Amino acid sequence: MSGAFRRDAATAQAEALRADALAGLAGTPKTLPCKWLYDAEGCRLFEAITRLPEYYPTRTEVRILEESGQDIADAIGPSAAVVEFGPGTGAKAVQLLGALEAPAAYLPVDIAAEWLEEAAARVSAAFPGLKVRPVVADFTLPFDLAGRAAGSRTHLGFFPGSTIGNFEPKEAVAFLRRARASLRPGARLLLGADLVKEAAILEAAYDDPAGVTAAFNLNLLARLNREAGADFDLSAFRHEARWNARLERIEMHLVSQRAHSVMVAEHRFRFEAGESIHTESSHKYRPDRLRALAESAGWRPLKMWSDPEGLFSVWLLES
Ligand code: AVI
Repeated sequence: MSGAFRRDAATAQAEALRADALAGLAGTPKTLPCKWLYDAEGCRLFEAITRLPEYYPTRTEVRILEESGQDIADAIGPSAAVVEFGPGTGAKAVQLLGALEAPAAYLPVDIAAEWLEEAAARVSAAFPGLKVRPVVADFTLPFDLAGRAAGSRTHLGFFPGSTIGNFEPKEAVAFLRRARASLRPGARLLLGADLVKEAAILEAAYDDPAGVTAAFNLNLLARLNREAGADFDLSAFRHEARWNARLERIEMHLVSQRAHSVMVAEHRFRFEAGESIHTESSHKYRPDRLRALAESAGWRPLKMWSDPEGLFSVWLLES
């Protein structure tokens, strides 16, 4: 990617961040979109979260993929081109590709070129003969694979990690519909979804005693200070994870510890003591609800795998 292209992309990103911050902080309640949690420091902190003892989703999904790998591979069949939405480091792709029979290609899709390069390099190193074709695209919008997986019989979409839970349910349906449209007719989708469970387990997973999740959440304010002309005093906010039982989701909030005001790009925002900024929702699904969600987006659930404690689920859907 050229230096000029990177600079333009960075400018457009800074403008979008500022616009989202101004809109979200002007609302009641105050909100910020969770996608802005993932700058370089946010990605590093998220990686650290995935290794915390309290954060069960990553290791549980990895265990399901490990223990049911053969069964999953049998259900998928040979020669699939794997299209991964948001590949992260590519570690889960390496695990999946290792289980599949003769995968035809690996196509990671992400707007973040740095992630794509890292994932593509990791997969290429693990499978030197495999066709690896990164696709720079925002997978929350429609995109075109433009024959990049030519020669493969089927497309297998891969969306692990319960990232589906970070969408509002309506957005999740819209994403699943778009994914279906982007993949070849008859495609399948392997989808990771976190399950509803006891509030205490969920709250510990999103408010760990080591404070890594708190640092991840507060880093959003540091990012706004760096990139959007804000002057947040990070010590005036406290991280909070709340289980919303009605909406079956964990919410991350940043709660103001005192009445004060903050400037963002020359706009003043007033905070009452105890007022929060809602920064992320992580929806948890009961199997029936996930099934209905997939069906309303035109996918037919073929099979679900889970762990013995019923913490997490991995679904194979067919279009
Ligand atoms: C990326 N996503 C699936 C994570 C989740 O569990 O919702 C993000 C996260 N937020 C706090 N901890 C992890």
